[in-house]
Amino acid sequence: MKAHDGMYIDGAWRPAAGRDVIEVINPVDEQVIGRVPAGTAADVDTAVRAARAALPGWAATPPAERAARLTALRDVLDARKDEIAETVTAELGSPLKFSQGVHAGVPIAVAGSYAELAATYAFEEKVGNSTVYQEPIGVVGAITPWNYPLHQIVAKAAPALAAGCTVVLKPAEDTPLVAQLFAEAVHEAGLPAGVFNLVTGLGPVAGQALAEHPGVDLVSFTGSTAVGRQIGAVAGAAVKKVALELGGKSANVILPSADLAKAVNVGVANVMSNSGQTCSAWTRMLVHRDQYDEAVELAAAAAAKYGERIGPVVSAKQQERVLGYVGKGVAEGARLVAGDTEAPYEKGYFVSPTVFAEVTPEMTIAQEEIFGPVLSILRYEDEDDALRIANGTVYGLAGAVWAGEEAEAVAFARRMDTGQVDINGGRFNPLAPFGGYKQSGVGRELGSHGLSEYLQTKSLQF
Ligand code: TXE
Repeated sequence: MKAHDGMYIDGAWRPAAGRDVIEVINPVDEQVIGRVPAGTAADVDTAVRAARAALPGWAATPPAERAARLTALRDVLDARKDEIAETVTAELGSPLKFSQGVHAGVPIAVAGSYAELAATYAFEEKVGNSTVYQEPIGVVGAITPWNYPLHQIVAKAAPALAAGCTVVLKPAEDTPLVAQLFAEAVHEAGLPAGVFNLVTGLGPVAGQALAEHPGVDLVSFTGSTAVGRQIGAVAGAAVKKVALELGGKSANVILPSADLAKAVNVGVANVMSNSGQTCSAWTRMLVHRDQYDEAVELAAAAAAKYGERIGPVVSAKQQERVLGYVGKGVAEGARLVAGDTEAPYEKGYFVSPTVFAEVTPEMTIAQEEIFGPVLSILRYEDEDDALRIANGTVYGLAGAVWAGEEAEAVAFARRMDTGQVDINGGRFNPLAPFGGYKQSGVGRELGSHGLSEYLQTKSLQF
């Protein structure tokens, strides 16, 4: 795989300050497929200075011109979508078809949506005798995870650039190659030097230096709740804005009036998709006691059909973590109806599609984010019980409700403490705000809500 041995800073690939490198590993065969520089605080500082220097010019660029650059960026990503898919497949291990449709397709759609929003958003508004301006917040430090590597980058960089902010990105160490490809696309799209900068590196080194840098006005982070908490504390001490998109333990609530087979099959597919490495995955399936046994049977059969098609998880560390949770589920008395506590193959970071029945709400596997292809099926007595279970974790990122009538599902969804709910399956909407209640995060991504995170408000009175 093609890999740059420098950082993309101030419009060019420049040598890193230090000599350390990160090896990128293909999770299917465990082979090293590339090496990228491991950035240090010195690289972060150079990148933040470049972003600061570029800020006044980009902030003053008319929104229509920013929109034109974002359209060009969308078009470059679209022209290079096969390369994006191959790169993500190589470093994340996801099946190529999924990489084409989701890992390449979704960020192209999101980039397109921000090209449009940059042109149409009300950056200036009359309110009574005032004019209210939405101005860019400044230099954005973006720290992203590996699970949807390009989407996570575009979901931060596109609204930031649309808003008139400049960006320094520190992508996940497991998937830096598609981040380098994105920097190439930014360059090809003709964005001015310094508007977007890339520093590859490790979280506790480059990531932390970026989060702590006084020249960064807003830190936008997606990743684990533990690191999110640290970043929130650093930002709080500096009175700096943060956007945090953290973990989830979303409930898939199947009400008795629903089409049970459809709800179970779509529910299993949702959890197995991307090998379960989705923060919004419906990892807890809630089924009425009268339909419980049938649902378990359907789910076990559905999971067994997936096999290797779901691909591995990203790393040895994640494989160990996920299998550790499967072991814990068994130890705490849940019943394994699909999957195994052991890895299915000697090579590659695979985890079998796993389904647990007889899961009770207080079990570890019903409370903690596993981030692997592991579904827990819980039994509820009545609707109030279902709601208590659904709302009974520290998280509140997403969820699903199934019912015979949409109105019934909507009424239930309105009582859930969660940021996004799919009704009878739902369909991805790149304009719909995405983000968490409770410990799932602070702020929203996507659409105009995502754009407003990167703006600050000024009003002039007349
Ligand atoms: O996350 P980290 P990891 C959850 C999921 C997963 C677990 C661990 O449950 O099993 O987190 O994954 C950077 N200062 N999610 O270890 O460490 C890091 O380099 C600044 C949910 O991969 O949080 C990477 O770029 N930055 C999630 C990013 O943070 C630091 C997606 C995420 O890595 C840092 C991923 C530090 N001290 C994991 N330490 C979601 N919400 O979608 C690390 N980083």
